[in-house]
Amino acid sequence: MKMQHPLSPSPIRSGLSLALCVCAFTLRAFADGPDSIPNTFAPASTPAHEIYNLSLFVLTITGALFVSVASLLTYVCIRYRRKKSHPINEPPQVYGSLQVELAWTVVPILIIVVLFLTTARFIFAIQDQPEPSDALNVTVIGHQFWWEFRYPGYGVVTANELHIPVSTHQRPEPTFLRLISADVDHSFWVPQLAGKTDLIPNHPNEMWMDPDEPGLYLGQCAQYCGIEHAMMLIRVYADTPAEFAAWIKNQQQPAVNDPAAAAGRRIFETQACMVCHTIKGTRALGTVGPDLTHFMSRATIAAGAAPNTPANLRSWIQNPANFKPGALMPAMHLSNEQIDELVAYLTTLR
Ligand code: HEC
Ligand SMILES: [Cu+2]
Repeated sequence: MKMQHPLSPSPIRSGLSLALCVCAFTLRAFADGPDSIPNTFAPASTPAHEIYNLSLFVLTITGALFVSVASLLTYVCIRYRRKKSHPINEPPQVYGSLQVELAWTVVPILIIVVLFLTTARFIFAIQDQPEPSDALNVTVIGHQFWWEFRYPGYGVVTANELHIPVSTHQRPEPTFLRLISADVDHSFWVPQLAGKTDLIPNHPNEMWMDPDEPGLYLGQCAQYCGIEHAMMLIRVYADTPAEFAAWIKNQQQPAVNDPAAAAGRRIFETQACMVCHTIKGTRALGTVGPDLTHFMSRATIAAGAAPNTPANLRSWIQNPANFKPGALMPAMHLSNEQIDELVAYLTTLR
């Protein structure tokens, strides 16, 4: 009886499909512009450049290994496949070979040691970077499911959208982040700017970045932190010095107090909103949710869950679960009129 060996074609097939996946992924990663998707292959800051160089080195070594193993495997599968002319052709049986066994033990160990030492060197080089005295300091606090950014040197508190200055050769201005968590573990990851760093309760971590080009860099919480982990996005704006100064100046102001929106402000200050949110210059001093003093200076609502438009804001206040089920803000069951007044008020907070 002729039997097809069940395993024979699969190494080739799975090798091929892996290679195709890698190609497709790489093409995709390069096809989109730098701003469109978080992309490790388009570094724009010193730590990210280092990680990129390291990853090329690792990819080269592992790629060479993959190609040699896969081609040897392909060769052997084809060359020594069962042939019709010799239905029974047992190959010579080899029991043990000191040279071969030494080679396939020692060579992989050497490769691993090289990969390990190179990686360790890069990690320490990034971590040991001394902080210049004029660096910008920002405290990042991870919350389920949003980011709080505090600028202790400026008295500024904001959420989800981090503004930092670009850092050029002529004018180096790195930003040093101190990372903590208000609840569970999170991880701050903006691939074009730096590697992942975890935010752990009661254990501050540090990282730094120095974007060399102005623009928007996207990131994402990279440590599963609960039901809305996937909607915990990060936007980092690298501003020119003038833009950054203007942004800071605006953030330092108390909230706009537009008399035309007084009704909405009254609702905000008398409903539970004020228990959870701060609006500087009002009675609202809560710290459970994002600071809303300059809510309209942000492009998105709820850590990138939706664009910041009046319609989305309305839907959010009516019921946060409309587009972020699991968010830790309750639906307040307000009347349509109350929600309209609140939207009218919040949209004045530039
Ligand atoms: C129990 C605390 C709590 C109450 C009460 C509360 N919020 Fe929130 N709010 C939050 C939290 C937490 C978030 C962040 C949710 C997220 O992104 O996952 C949030 C987010 C928001 C945002 C989006 C902020 C941003 O920059 O993305 C707005 C706007 C907002 N709340 C308005 C209100 C209004 C208006 C009220 C009163 C009707 C209110 N909130 C009541 C906790 C609360
Ligand atoms: Cu998270």
